[in-house]
Amino acid sequence: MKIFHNTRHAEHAGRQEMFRGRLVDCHEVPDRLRYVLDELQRRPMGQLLAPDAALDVDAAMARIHASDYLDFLAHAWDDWVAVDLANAERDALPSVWPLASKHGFRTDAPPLNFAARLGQYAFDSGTPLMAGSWAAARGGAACALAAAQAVLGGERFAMALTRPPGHHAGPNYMGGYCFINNAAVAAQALRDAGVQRVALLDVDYHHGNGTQTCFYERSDVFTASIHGDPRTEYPFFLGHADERGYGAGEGFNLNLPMPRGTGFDVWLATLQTALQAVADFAPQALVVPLGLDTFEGDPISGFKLRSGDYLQLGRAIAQLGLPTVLTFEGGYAMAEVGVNTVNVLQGLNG
Ligand code: Q9C
Ligand code: ZN
Repeated sequence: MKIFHNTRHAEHAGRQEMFRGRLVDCHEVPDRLRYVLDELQRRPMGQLLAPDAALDVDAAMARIHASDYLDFLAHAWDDWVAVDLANAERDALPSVWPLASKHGFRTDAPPLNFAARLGQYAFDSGTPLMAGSWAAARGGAACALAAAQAVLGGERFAMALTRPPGHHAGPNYMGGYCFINNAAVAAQALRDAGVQRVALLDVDYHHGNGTQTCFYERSDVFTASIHGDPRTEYPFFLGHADERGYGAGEGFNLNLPMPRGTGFDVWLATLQTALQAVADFAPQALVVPLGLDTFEGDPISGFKLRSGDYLQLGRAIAQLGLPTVLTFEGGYAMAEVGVNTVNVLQGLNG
């Protein structure tokens, strides 16, 4: 297995997020990835690599994300500081949103005000943007691209070990701690290299709304997500079972929401349903947005998986027999996120 880690991840270190009505310390912090790297020192699972600097990561991101959104992200920090030099000491968080056009807000007259522009491109106030966010997110896309190329080169498993995570980021929006959808970048890179059918199986606690949206009208990429029921769980406005794809993509999206409090028995049975649907699609490659926030000790989530269960998750994924890219997504129980992640990789390695 090749594990591509993002050497620039720590440049994104948001200070505070809006959570339950107040600003709290960020859950999505650099230490998450350090704990995984520490555990990989104790239990090596393959080659630990930095992505090749020559990869055309901008082209790969542009296959998934809108050019105006990428331009916004690339310049957002400078624009934020230009509003007020004192902003250099503060993260940018949105505070105003256009909602949807059905409410009468204009989307055809782009604002110049920075807060309004940030609100255009963000769907929550939990995703702080700071000086290093763009470099870190772009470095993550490089890991995703490198992992895709590794499996194209014959590697059975490859991982993009990166943060910030990606699965909540859509074609032209950020949110849920995500800026660039690393899993979607990897899936599209596989398609562009000639892999005809690619499946994505999202096992993060939260619905992979960004990934679903990227591929919702396509039949060449099957998306499945098992997650907390959006009626009570983030991201709330997407992730229901009746979302099955649209147009040519109808039948190529599968959502399997479960109630808060779900334990491993039910979760594993649901995973098996998703795995069967993936197998029925007969893909030539798989991408797994891997969130560890299904863990019983996760501070912001509600499932009840235990550390040993992640070995079984890895084994179950491996049984598909597919070249597989994994991307590191959520997982906020700091003391266990390393063990749980490496348990999945150990399960994959068999
Ligand atoms: N202000 C991932 O696991 N938290 N993202 C809700 C809203 C958002 C989780 C607070 C949770 C996002 C990748
Ligand atoms: Zn999550």
